[in-house]
Amino acid sequence: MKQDTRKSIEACAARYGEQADAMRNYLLEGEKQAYALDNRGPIRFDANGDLAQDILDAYSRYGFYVFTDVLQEDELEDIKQDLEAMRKTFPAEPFGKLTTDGKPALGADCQSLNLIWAKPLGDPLGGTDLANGRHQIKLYEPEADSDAPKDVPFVLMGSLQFSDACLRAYAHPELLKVAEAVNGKDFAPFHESLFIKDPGIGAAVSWHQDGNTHWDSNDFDEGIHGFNFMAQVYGSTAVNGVWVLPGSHKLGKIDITKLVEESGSERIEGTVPLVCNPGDVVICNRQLVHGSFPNSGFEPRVTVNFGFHRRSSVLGVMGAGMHSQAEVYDAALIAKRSQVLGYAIEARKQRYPAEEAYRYQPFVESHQTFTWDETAKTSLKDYNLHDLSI
Ligand SMILES: O=C(O)CCC(=O)C(=O)O
Repeated sequence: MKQDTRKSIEACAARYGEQADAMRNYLLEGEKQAYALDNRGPIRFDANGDLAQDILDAYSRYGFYVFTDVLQEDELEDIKQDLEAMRKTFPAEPFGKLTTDGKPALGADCQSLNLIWAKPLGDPLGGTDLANGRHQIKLYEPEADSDAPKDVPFVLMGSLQFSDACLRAYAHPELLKVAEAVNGKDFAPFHESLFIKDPGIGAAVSWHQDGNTHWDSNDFDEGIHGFNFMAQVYGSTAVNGVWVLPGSHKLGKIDITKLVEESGSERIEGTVPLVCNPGDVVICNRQLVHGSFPNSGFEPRVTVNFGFHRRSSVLGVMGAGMHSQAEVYDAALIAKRSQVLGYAIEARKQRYPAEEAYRYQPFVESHQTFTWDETAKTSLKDYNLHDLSI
């Protein structure tokens, strides 16, 4: 069932001043085009247990596919409860160490950067050198209401150490079968985060492509920088969701400034939003041109984001130093970083004992086994210092 987003589209358009009509038309038209694409439906396997070929073909054609109804009600409820609990422990101010009631804040004792803040309805990355300057243009920043908070939560990195429910979603057996079909049985982890876009205040992520390391590689192809799963807790709309330029993952590094010039505005022609219901999970190629506008509508969006790479894309590669310090990813480091998946699979087994658990080929080959308990949970602290950032 499609979400009714008309009120949010109107509210969003109203914040764009003389561009209001253009924004409204863009949102409405993009939503229509998104639903017209043939890249949406449940995860399906063929008689051999392989991911259906038409899904792989559509993913290759467009660079994304919307898997519907992947996370069920109980799993979404667990994630929402964790989100609520985490938010109570957010620091009282950006990068602070204490909560508003003076307790140690989430991640206060971590070495790695976790919670990133932004100004309400801002675009903190666009037109800056952050993330190797990949967000080439600054998006329009609508004025937030006068009672909006000064800073709003934006992205939480290393999220699996803070939420058991997100950790369990990371080990969803059907999603991991998809990862295997796209990146091979020895697929490697990338990075996990939450994108938080609260209604009326959530910040933008300007247009960009994610890859960094392999654009000029002799082996360059559409899958070399991996993909992200984007699991939607509350759904995702034209107003609050990520927009993508279908097919752009095949084109190499794109001059986004030029695209914007050619489109006559930041509303890049041919782009569509990732429209999802709660529980849907998008597989999104990291090379796609994508971005999200400030959330000036009424629906919240929280994306549980987790990505995977081909092993050949990371093994022996010098990292980009964007999600973690720059280092060479040797087999031992990849094995260490993959342990999170071992714990996630065990954590999921405890919550869903009747479900057939995913068997990760590298663990089978190395006879590695894992136990999910308090010691394991403690060991996840700062696991993201070694995200495989390419
Ligand atoms: O969720 C968003 O708004 C942006 C996501 C994104 O840019 C990414 O996952 O690379």
